[in-house]
Amino acid sequence: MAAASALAVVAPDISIWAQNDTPAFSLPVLPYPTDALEPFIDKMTMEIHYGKHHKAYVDNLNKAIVDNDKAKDRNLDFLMSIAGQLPPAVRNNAGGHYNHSLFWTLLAPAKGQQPGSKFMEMVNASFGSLDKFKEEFAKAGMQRFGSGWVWAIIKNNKLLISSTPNQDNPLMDVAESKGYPILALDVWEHAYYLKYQNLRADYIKAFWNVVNWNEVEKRIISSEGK
Ligand code: MN3
Repeated sequence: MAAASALAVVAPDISIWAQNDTPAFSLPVLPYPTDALEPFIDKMTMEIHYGKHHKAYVDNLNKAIVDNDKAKDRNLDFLMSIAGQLPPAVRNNAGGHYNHSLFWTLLAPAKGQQPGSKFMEMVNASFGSLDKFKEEFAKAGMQRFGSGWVWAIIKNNKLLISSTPNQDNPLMDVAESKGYPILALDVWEHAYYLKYQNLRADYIKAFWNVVNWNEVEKRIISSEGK
């Protein structure tokens, strides 16, 4: 099987595989220690979110693709593009793996980092100000009923905010609002409940302290021409 993930990979957990077989997908390295986002995102949440939830998406994706000819030996980008044709076990776990792999890179320890110039240009053009953008982003997070994600996406060189249910994302053929994601926030309860309980709004507010704005800026650059 091909090493299919375009994202950074580490030695995979081979416990579910027979000898001489290699799982297609593996858990990427977390780019910082699990306590690095304290106090905004707590260590225990990160340990469970990354080490249990994300790992389960990876393991279950590897199991789900074994008997699926459409999904076998395909990379995540391709699976996103045909999500609507995939059985729920493949679609949900492929989305879960993709979304979390991206999410970890979009977070960083709070060191007073500020949004970059390309991002601010797009924000001002589409929303008028950073405060207005944050307000709209938070609103999308609060309006997402049940589990899902909030996104800032680029579509036709324009910055938009969208949200998706479950583990769907804006790259999927089934997404209501498609585009290239440059910022993501997990609003599943497992992402915040230990620290914030039912207070999703407080979690969203805290998120702004740990956004990896350098990565957002890089994604804007890589979106050019897409
Ligand atoms: Mn999650």
